[in-house]
Amino acid sequence: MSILFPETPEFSGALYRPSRVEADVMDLEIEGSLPAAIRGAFYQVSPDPQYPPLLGQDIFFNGDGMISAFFFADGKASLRRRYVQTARLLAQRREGRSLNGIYRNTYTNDPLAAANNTTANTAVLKYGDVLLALKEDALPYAMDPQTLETLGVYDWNGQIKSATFTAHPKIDPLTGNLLAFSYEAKGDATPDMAYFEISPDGKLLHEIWFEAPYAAMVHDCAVTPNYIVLPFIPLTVDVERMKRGGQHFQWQPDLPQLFAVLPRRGSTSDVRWFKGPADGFQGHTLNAFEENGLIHVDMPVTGGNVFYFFPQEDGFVPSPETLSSSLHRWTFDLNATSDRVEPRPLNHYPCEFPRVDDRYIGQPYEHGFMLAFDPTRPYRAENGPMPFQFFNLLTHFNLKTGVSDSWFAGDSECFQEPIFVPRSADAPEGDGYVIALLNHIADYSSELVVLDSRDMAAGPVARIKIPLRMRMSLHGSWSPAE
Ligand code: V55
Ligand code: FE
Repeated sequence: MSILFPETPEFSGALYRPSRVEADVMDLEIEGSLPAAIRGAFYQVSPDPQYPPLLGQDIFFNGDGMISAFFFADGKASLRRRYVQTARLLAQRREGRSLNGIYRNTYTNDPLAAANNTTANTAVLKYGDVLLALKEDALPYAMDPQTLETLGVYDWNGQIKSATFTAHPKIDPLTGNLLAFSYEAKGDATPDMAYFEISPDGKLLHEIWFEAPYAAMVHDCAVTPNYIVLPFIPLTVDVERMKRGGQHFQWQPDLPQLFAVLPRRGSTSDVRWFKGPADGFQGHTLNAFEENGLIHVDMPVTGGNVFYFFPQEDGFVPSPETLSSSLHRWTFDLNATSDRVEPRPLNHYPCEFPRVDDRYIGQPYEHGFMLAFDPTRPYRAENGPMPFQFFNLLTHFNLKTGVSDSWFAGDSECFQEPIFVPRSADAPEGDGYVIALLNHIADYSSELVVLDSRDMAAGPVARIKIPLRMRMSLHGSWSPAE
């Protein structure tokens, strides 16, 4: 029996060929000097399918969650990688093959597949004394933050009574509370939504349940001291389509970019709805803040459907060169009588995976860190077509001055999502280090690069060599040592 992954863009090349390597590497090689002040763990997660797809092909978002932890101390770094031992992964390993069909469509699963369909593959965050591996289709899995041993599904001792939980919760820097939400909260295609506020010691402090006009992907959120804003991407869900073997999500070019705005301590009747332009894709949030009764939310916005694997009904997807995400500001006025919102551009180049200094979540702020793409920079033709989510710049964007400070790593190099690490606990906003995985496409190698946030163009102060290839990933987080 041959076990081979397909030679499709989703499973091949330096970024997307599955890795599947669990590892422990002590004292990684370092070129340059890793500042001893960087103490803690950088966690990140990559979809990394254990087996070739059941149906012969699959999308990137459907791979099993593989956690990488880079532990930093005393100018050294070590790496640990473990799969999240989801029920889904364990069932597959028992049978020695993939048991799961189309992304988030259990109707297409093998009867031997686990009941819990989640891959826990989208984001990873230490909260309280556990590491949470998150995907928006289910409750998170908890892991041991040191050993990466999987502890099991985490529902905060039965307090979270939702079928799902976002991969993008926020930690409120003022209270330390975890702010989270669920969509399709009562199961596939339900319009039910929930907001949860959880304390650091694991107590559910407040929850708000409400219904949306329709079930759609709500991938990220933005928070302020008093509000949470939920962006509904025009990708809707239809169980009948799923039963026919179709995709969980379908792009709806006629639907607006919809937003729910909730007072964090409010109730169901306080939810306000706002509508932005149609045929637009609100990506990840950078940050949000309140100003004179207004709520500003900053995020990359793209005209058209970024997710080519969730086409509209007639099968249309825009070609990648026609898509350009750039940073925009949405401003919500809760006193306005109109429910219309129009985003205002903040920059004018393609960017995504924006990150803020976590200490300024929800506060007026000045610094954003993100991946960007400069099409005028060289790209080596021998590398073949540019892969999905190719970003050739690591950028610091100053929102006050409008100045961008970027590092271009070369003609065959692609960054993965950065994190920001403050120089010290009381360093000024945005003063510290930017850490990101860097894939060298030409030779399939990977590094973790550490840049000084005050001089990105100078390139890394340290390049941490990784003796295995880091597959393309989604999200990570920084957990400072105590
Ligand atoms: C995203 C990723 C997902 C998912 C839904 O980046 C949205 C967006 C890795 O899985 O399930
Ligand atoms: Fe995301």
